[in-house]
Amino acid sequence: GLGKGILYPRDSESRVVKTLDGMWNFRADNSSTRNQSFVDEWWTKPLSQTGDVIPMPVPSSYNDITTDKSLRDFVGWVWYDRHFYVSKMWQDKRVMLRFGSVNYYAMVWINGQQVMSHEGGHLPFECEVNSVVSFSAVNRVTVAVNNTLTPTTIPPGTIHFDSDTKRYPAGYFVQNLQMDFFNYAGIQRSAHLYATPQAYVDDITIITTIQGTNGVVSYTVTEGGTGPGSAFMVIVTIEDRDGNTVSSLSTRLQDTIVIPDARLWWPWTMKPDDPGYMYALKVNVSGDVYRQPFGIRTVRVSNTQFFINDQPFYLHGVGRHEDVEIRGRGSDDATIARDFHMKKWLGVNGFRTAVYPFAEELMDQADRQGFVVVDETPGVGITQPDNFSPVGLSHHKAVMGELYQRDKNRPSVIMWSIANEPTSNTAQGEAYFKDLIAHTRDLDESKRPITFFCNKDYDTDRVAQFVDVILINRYLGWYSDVGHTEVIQLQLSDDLENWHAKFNKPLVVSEYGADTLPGLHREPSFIFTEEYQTDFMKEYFRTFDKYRSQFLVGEMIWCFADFITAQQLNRVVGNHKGVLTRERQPKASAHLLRERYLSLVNST
Ligand code: GCB
Repeated sequence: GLGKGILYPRDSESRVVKTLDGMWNFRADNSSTRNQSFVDEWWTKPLSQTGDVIPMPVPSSYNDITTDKSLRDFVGWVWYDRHFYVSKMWQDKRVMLRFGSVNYYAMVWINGQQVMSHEGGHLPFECEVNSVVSFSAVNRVTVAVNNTLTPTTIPPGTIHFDSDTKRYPAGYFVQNLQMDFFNYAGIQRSAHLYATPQAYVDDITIITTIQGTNGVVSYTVTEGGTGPGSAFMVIVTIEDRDGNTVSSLSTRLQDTIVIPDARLWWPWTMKPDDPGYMYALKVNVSGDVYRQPFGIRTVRVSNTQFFINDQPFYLHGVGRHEDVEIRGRGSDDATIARDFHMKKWLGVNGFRTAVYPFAEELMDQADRQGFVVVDETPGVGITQPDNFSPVGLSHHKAVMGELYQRDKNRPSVIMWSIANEPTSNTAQGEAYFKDLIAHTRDLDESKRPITFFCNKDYDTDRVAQFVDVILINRYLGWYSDVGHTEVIQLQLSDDLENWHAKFNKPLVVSEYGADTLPGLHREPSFIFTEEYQTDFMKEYFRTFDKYRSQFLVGEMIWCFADFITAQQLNRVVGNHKGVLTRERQPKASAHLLRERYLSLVNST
């Protein structure tokens, strides 16, 4: 493990979790960007005493809540605060404050004292707060959030100032981002306070293998708070989905436990009557009990195939965003639930977390409902020479480490994706990603395959040589030869054969898609109509079927649902490559995709 764990806050007989979700006070600081210092020390008193505040929901992006354009498009510091109590019953406990994700950069104070900061969105961070909270009076938590992206943030961005005052108002600037989605910001996932005993379970790493009918569970537990040299007690057992103990017990921090006649974790398409079976490793360190969910499954690849539990697996999936009306990228259980119903309805057996890690609550559902996940870092748009600096690389490695630490025990995660469409055809790109991929291999003892989403050609790319499965994003008949569906089969076949001939690795067509406005019709088909999207897809399908029995191990349409982007001339209120609308209702393409994907379920 990495030492410091970031276990999801779960209650147990020894732990209590309290939510800090709800309405916080909020105000934007119009006088600063990330690179400037604060004008006022707003953490020293309640935010409402610094000026006008508005109620702001947590979790949510702040951008689409109000009618204020300057807040929607805001770049710089915004502030949140709220009051909370810590019960006297928690006085002898270890009290933790945890955020599921804050985009992009966060500083946190309690009662005016800084307790932590964190760089990078989409991943959790936490700290102990015992020394700064009061157990007998009200407390205040203040969070300053900055969404400014620089050449070395992940994802990167730049800010361009226009200083010609005849043409632009004072202070005018634009943020340039190499990404095709809106740069939503704020406290976008849940905030929790939780209490554990002083001696506690810090981290758990679980690796599973299968021997005959046995599930073999190797684990490592890190304990904390016991102090060097002091005695602590450990009891580890395994519980099944119904909470029954199904193994012998171990009293060691690191051990291997066998589950006889184990129930394996399967994608729902491989075992429709019993998908996503999850056990829990029950860890007790001196009375602190934590149940870590896990599944028993293996993944491996050959030169032409992808195997789950040693059976060939074909990914018929979707790329998708976390994106919904009003709350933007804010995590929301209703949307999570709806999206899994729609994926099941579509016959989708897996998805990619494009282009950043998704909420833990969403990932839990992938585990439990048996969907596979290609789990991606926020490394999108690493395309400019100054994105390839040592600072950027070391931050990217740190982010990959945090992603691994958060998701390492998830059976749904069958591959790590380190980046989307980077400059992978230069010496600079080769050196950067060689290093990042080696780092990722060192992290993951379970040796999940590693990949990235490549938009370069087989003869110029210099990074695919380091990955286990080659994922290519292709927009034949859209960004090239637009309107010409008749080129798709020819060009895609040639492309796939060239990649496989050169690298002898399994391939996935990991993005293809056409913007489509629902309700727009034209026969014969014309771009942006529902007819074009379906005609286009049929050409891809024919090509996929040709290579499916050879070395093609998956297809992922871009995109699951429409999503919002920055304002651009080629985007009519966002990207419309969804087979579903942003409201998660089907276009004609959804019915076509469903017909295909359900037939693939029944043929395997
Ligand atoms: C891509 C990107 C994705 C975009 C998509 C598009 O290649 O990976 O982020 O949204 O194309 O629709 O242009």
